[in-house]
Amino acid sequence: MLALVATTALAMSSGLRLHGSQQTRSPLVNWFAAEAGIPLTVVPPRPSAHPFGQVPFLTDDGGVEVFESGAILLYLADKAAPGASAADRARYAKWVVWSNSELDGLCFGAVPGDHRVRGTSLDKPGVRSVDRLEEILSGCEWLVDGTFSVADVAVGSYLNYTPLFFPNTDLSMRPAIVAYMDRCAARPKFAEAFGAQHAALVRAKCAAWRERAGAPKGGPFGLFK
Ligand SMILES: N[C@@H](CCC(=O)N[C@@H](CS)C(=O)NCC(=O)O)C(=O)O
Repeated sequence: MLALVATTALAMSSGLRLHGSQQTRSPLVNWFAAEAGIPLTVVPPRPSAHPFGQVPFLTDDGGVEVFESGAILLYLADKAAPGASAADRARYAKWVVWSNSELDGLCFGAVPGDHRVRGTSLDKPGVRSVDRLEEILSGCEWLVDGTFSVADVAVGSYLNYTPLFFPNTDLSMRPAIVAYMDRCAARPKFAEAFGAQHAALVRAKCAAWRERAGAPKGGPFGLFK
């Protein structure tokens, strides 16, 4: 059960309302809201004013309406850090936008206009962006200044959907990505938002991939350099 379902009278009567459901990508919004301590109310996917009838879709006081999961994350990040400068925001916004524009396709193989998943590229050798992500994650625990941020919510959420959609994916040749996926799934707020089963499945897959690769179990990210 989502921890972020309305808990306060304020949240029930006004404030942030997220049109979403557990079987979609909307829990990634719940994950960030939980990490940032932002209360929001989850409401049914429809009816909503989403121009394309999709989820997630966020509304806020003052007539604010936000579609696109990445735009919603950035809106919430603004709320969590109202003093952030353009330079500060750029450090995480690029990862959030990259997740929607590139990583989504790399993880699921959907094509514009057709969101059916077709297959993942994460376990295909020689995919430049995935090779590069592996390199980047072999040198840092979290993407922005080594500190967990909305960038990790965006990137980690997409990566961690992959074993659910494609159970036969073998990431044993991507030890840094695997270690990162495991770190994300190990966060209590991840399990709250996506469900304990989702988190446990990701962690079990990560353990199996590590085992297949012969890497030390549960080692820090530096071991994979
Ligand atoms: N790029 C959009 C994709 C939204 C999307 O594809 N949502 C799916 C659920 S994960 C949906 O609403 N599917 C039903 C539909 O398209 O009618 C985002 O990141 O918000």
